Amino acid sequence: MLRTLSIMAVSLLTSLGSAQAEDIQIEQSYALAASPVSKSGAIFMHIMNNGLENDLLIAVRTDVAMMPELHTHIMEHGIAKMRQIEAGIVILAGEATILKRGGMHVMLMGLTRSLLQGDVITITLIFAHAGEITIEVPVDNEHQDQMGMDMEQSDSN
Ligand SMILES: [Cu+2]
Repeated sequence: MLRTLSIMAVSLLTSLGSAQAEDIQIEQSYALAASPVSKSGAIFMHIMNNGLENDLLIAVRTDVAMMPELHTHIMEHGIAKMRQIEAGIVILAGEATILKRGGMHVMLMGLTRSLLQGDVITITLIFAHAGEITIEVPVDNEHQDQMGMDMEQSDSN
């Protein structure tokens, strides 16, 4: 019992430093563009922070866009507009930060190539604490957001 406790204390202490790359987990990522000739596209994902410290997504790097930016939507006079998040996106400890349509997203300004259904693109997310995390993102132009329906999905693996 004592031994278990001290091990727990040690692991708690060692994780008290800045967030590690392994604390950050990217799930359900997908990219899309409105058409094969679109000049811009977007990426959505869930960012899980399993660490004890908040992190900050500062920037994104990819060779498929000249200017990848972090965006959010704001309402201005009843019209939804996109705005760059220059301070970065706070990734709260112990939570999932959701980048989704109509909300925060990675904007791919100046696409260097078409995002075609089934393509896989590589992006690097740059965090203040966890550092750089490179992920592969499937292009899914036909992605359907679940409209709040909590339906059981059959295992498609
Ligand atoms: Cu945008």
